Amino acid sequence: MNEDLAKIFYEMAIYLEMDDVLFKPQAYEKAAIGIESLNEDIRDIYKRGGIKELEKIPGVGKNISEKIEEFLKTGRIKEHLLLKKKIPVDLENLMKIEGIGPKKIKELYKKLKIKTVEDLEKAALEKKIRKLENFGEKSEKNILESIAFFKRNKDRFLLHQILPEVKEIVKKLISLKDVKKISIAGSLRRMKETIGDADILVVSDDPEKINEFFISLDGVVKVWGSGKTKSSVRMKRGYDIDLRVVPQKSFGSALQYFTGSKEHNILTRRIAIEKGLKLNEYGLFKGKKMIAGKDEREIYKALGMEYIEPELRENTGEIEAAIKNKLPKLVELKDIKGDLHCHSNWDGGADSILEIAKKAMSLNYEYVGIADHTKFLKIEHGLDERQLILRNKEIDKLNEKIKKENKNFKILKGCEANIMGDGSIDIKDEVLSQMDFVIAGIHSQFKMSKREMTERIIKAIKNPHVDIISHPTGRLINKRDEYLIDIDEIFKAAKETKTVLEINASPYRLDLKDVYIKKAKNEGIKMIINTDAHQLDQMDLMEYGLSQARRGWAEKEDIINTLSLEDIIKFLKEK
Ligand code: DGT
Ligand code: CA
Ligand code: CA
Repeated sequence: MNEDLAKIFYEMAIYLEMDDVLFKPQAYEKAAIGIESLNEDIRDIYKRGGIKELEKIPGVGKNISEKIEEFLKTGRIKEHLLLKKKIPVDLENLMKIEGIGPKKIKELYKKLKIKTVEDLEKAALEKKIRKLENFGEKSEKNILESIAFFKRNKDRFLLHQILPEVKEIVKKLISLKDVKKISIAGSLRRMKETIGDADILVVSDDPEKINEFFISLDGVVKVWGSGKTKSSVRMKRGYDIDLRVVPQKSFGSALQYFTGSKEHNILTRRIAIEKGLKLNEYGLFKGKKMIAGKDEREIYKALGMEYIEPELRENTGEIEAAIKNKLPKLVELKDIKGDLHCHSNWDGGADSILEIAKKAMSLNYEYVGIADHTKFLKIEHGLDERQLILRNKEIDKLNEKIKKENKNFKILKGCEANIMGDGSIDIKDEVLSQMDFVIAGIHSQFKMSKREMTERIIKAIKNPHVDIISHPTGRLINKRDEYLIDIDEIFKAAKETKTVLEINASPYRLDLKDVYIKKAKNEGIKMIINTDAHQLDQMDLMEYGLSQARRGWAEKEDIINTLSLEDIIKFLKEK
């Protein structure tokens, strides 16, 4: 429900922007983000306290809460339908093409009747786009590149679009008394950044009952097949779930098999063969005798290796390491002591610094870093030098209060400054030096030559005030490739200057990504997992950054926000 409503508001924001309406588009977008990040069904919120209660949602004011009420009562929003009728295009997918925004969609529709990505591709191939007012030969070429990227990825979903819903389904299944055991499997258990379909494994004495319950769940829109041991369905959100019911004695081997990856399985099976054994989803066998199967750990043990965490199962050396007892001890959520990348309401984020601090305390953190945007980013209300100083004063006051209450917690003063085209930072050194930490990130001019972009980032890395580089490669999963950069040179500069590279936990970014994390770790570069939260609920996204770090073999020592308050302050002072 929340998801449907958020989608409508996103669409309304886009339609309103097409028509050059001021402020309203941002308002709808903020509301959409607020609703999307709720941990509670919006129907329950409404039931609890009506419009007044809805207005407490971040980004939702009086006008929008009335729209929500309209939607909850009638299943639609009239204004949305009217807007949609005017320009009936496939907004969701067109917006996924880089370089295509609301204004351009409108122009493409009005001039060339383009409604879908396919129409767009056809027009670009026919060289019709370059003739339009706001496009040129270069943007036509970019559009074709982007479409190729879009097509490669369009059948895969982002992890966070699926994981919470599947966890809910698992909860519902657990509540059945016929379910003896249950686990998520497949790429979802490996916490891969994109998911083809979800896989669930169940042990039960009554498979038919389980399958029946499963295919009639809320949100199932199509049943691909349902039998005694397996059901496959399409969910409303567009992805599929495979459910398999297996016997108790095979649960471990089935879990090992269906967790994958396929490449990992091929190798584990080969190792079994080398030992004169046979491994399949039913168990590990010596001749006819089953020697392991009930428990996944038993399987790895019987194969002569350490237990391998699901995030590592990609056949990138984990099996060789497990045989030699050399697997990393992966960083865990409980190791995380703080989050250094939170935007407050000073830069247009949703929440006050105090609320952010309280949320951080509720997560058992020892510190939280406020990293508001700086002045170059006008649309994000970036802070200038004067505002940063004022904001720092507020933080000092809050810290004094916290100290009086004898809490081992501190708010750290930071900013997420902009790396300009020439690699300089948009805030004066004098003010940067008053910060506990400085994050620098690229938020403009994404398309540069490899040489230029690499030098730009290295210049920022070498800036003595810069402690952390945010989302270092700039990729947006399924949407935008990383910048053209020489990653080796960037890593070299980071290592020399002890600059920390961020693992941005936003499920849209996960940047650095797993293979780079592994590479950075091997080169002795320190990293930090940050949520980049613009509202409180997003501080819970740490889990996504954490699993990406684990997929990159990261250990506690590699990640600086596992340091205690005292140690991280020391660390940040040293650069
Ligand atoms: P996905 O769904 O594309 O995100 O990726 P997975 O890994 O979830 O793949 P999926 O759903 O096709 O299959 C689940 C697991 O089942 C997979 O990770 C490993 C196992 N599996 C599937 N097909 C094969 C196969 O042909 N050979 C082997 N060895 N294992 C397979
Ligand atoms: Ca799967
Ligand atoms: Ca599957």
